[in-house]
Amino acid sequence: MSQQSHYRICPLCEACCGLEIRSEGQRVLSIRGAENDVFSTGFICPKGISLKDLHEDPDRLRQPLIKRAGKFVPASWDEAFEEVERRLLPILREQGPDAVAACIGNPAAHKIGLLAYFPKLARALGTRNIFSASTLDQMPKQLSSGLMYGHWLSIAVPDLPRSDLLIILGANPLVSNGSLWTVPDYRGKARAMRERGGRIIVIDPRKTETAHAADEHLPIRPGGDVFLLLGMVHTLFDEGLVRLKHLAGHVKGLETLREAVLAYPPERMASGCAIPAETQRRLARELAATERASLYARIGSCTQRFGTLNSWLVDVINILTGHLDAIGGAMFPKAAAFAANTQGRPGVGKGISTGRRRSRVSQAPEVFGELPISCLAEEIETPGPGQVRALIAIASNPVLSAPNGPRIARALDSLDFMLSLDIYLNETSRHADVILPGLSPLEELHYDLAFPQLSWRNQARYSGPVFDKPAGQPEEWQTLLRLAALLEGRDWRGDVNALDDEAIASDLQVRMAEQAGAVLAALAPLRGPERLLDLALRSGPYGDQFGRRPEGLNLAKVKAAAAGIDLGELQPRIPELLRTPSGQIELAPQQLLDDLPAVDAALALPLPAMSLIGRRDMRSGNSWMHNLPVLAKGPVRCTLLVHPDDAAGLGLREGGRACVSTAQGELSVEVGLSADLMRGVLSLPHGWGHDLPGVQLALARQRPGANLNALLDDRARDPLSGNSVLSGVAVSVRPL
Ligand SMILES: Nc1nc2c(c(=O)[nH]1)N[C@H]1C(S)=C(S)[C@@H](COP(=O)(O)OP(=O)(O)OC[C@H]3O[C@@H](n4cnc5c(=O)[nH]c(N)nc54)[C@H](O)[C@@H]3O)O[C@H]1N2
Ligand SMILES: Nc1nc2c(c(=O)[nH]1)N[C@H]1C(S)=C(S)[C@@H](COP(=O)(O)OP(=O)(O)OC[C@H]3O[C@@H](n4cnc5c(=O)[nH]c(N)nc54)[C@H](O)[C@@H]3O)O[C@H]1N2
Ligand code: SF4
Ligand SMILES: [Mo]
Repeated sequence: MSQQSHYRICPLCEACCGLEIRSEGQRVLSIRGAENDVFSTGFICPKGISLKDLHEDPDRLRQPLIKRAGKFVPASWDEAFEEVERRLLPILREQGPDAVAACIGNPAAHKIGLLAYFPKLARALGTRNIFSASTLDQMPKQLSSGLMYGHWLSIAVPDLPRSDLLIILGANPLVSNGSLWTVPDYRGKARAMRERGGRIIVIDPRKTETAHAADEHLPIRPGGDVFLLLGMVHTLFDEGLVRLKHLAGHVKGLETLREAVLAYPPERMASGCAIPAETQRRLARELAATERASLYARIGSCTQRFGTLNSWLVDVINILTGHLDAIGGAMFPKAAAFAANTQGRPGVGKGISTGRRRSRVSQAPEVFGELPISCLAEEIETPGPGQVRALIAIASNPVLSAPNGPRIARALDSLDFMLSLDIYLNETSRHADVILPGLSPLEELHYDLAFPQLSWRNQARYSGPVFDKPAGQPEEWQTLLRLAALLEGRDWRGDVNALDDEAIASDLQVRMAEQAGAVLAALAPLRGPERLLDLALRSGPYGDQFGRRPEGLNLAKVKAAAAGIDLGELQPRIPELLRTPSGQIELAPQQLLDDLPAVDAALALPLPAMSLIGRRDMRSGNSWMHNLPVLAKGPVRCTLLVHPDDAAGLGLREGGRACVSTAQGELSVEVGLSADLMRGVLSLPHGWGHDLPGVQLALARQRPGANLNALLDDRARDPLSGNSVLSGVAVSVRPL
């Protein structure tokens, strides 16, 4: 059998590295970084290598499962769909659309089939109960960006290669490989930047790997970011450092903002963030005085009570110092396909709205079409009209990934029906009545829908499947289309391509009326995600416009480029990118100003003696990669890190066990000592706790770890974005 080499984009994190995979027959021989990749130029991390293990994992599901008398039995696809039809349709028909919830998780962001076809399923359901991992993650940033620039995904990223100063708040890209910033090989880029005289400052309760590779680390009290950021904005006005530069004329609300922050001088903010006033002022001055600089914040700043205010203030600081949309500052990528901020009329738009619906129990407002995932359990548990009685979970593991996981597990058990689209029988899918598996990533084509909108450099890259998919196994977009048809009471048994033809024809009819027929003809004979991709590329900002710009992009050209097409460095995009009704950057949205009084109230609260923060590890990916040998080897990773001085006071020792508890629950975990932590702060990673009954993850089960989210309160939310509070939570700890 001859060996083959394939180019494949890694779907396991936001860095989107290009990989070179060598295979023989159906076997993977080796996986390495693709050196010819125009975007990632050979970078790879251990997770990329684990794609071989994932492909071969005996626990990965390859056939639908139906639960019969409490036990899962293998079933054919038709049997599985019949079961869904028999059990789910009556709930929908008799109790109405809101009785069926849908919950979509992180891997969907990396899968064009799931991301592009989920809206069709959601539409077929018609439920208000749509949940996703976004409210455990980046919803605050999406909301602040939507309010300021008019679209949820207009998010600026650091232009690191051309920057002289980068301040990082609550992110650890050296381990996470970047988030809301697609930046393979952060380490190499940071090193190059520092070697030419640039500086990196990291603000984090833990001296992280990123902080160790920076020029300065400033510890911050967990949850204290809003105080620091307000102190910095105050300083910019107070010391006359505001320079809008190229943004002058594109900004609305400067005076309102100035007045709103008057009450927050750094001297008053210092106790809240544990960063001295003089340091807050220095940070503001350094940003103002450096020509090419930016402030970048990520999940540590979002998973807080003031996540949306933090996300807003970060952009405010970049704007007031003239660094937003400036070379070397925080810039907006321009994706080749699917970016809403490249569609419609440039410079003005409808803006965004929130709260078009509210959740039934907590009255939490809808944000970006969804409700906070922390409302899922109460919507299932609370009787009354509109009670959730069935759930469709797609690539989503809330039992481990959402706060108060044990409550979610109990709630799932009480459902009348649950369907999981998942590749494992794990902590969440074990509650399902039917599990429909996806493919191995190596059996799927790949084009990133979301991440080119967040990339350090503009690019378009496609990779085809490495292996043929097993006979009879559908692609996930096909499963979603069939489910949508089933829910609409239509024939789901027929040709799935006919369903797809129908779906795209009606979408095109809405979008382009009289041209629809011609465009559809031009896209033939493509099907599924590839057809959507060709349409998006051709009508996108670099596209061939269906022949009107022959030198432009189309799918055939992107496919033909061996390892991607480079579309160059990031370019300034304001005002073209704006989609606000005013056509301006909204610097002081009322919704955000209205939350400021709560900051004053929070400043008056007593500080917890011990608070808990999260942590990510290079050989882990949220809740589901602990079954892969290449990642599972080595030291125990689910450890509670404690500062040695705190450990001495608490009677904890390295390698011993501790009981960590909150009002929600308690956990027994292994202790590790680390002087990198701030005093009074403990750190535990999320995504562990694989020892639950019924979980079919043989390797992960050997070292299951404990579920951090069993300690967290599902009622703790940022009320604006609905994002959960996952960090800075008060805990008690004692030796076991
Ligand atoms: N305490 C705390 N909790 C957190 C976080 C934190 O920092 N602290 N981080 C949060 C963040 S940022 C996120 S994004 C969420 C993630 O939480 P989730 O959205 O739940 O995502 P994962 O934990 O990655 O679980 C992914 C699920 O998808 C399945 N899966 C994997 N690949 C595929 C596929 O190709 N097809 C299908 N159908 N299924 C697949 C896996 O088996 C698993 O069940 O966790 C959040 N939870
Ligand atoms: N190896 C690996 N990579 C991953 C993932 C993974 O699980 N493992 N998950 C992926 C996902 S889904 C996401 S969303 C991204 C996230 O990417 P990042 O945002 O880079 O994620 P973290 O490493 O959790 O970094 C968050 C940092 O915030 C700090 N922090 C905690 N609380 C606070 C606070 O109150 N204030 C401040 N300023 N900092 C605080 C933490 O100490 C931590 O260093 O990573 C992705 N990449
Ligand atoms: S950094 Fe992310 S995209 Fe790159 S190989 Fe690792 S997991 Fe895959
Ligand atoms: Mo995430």
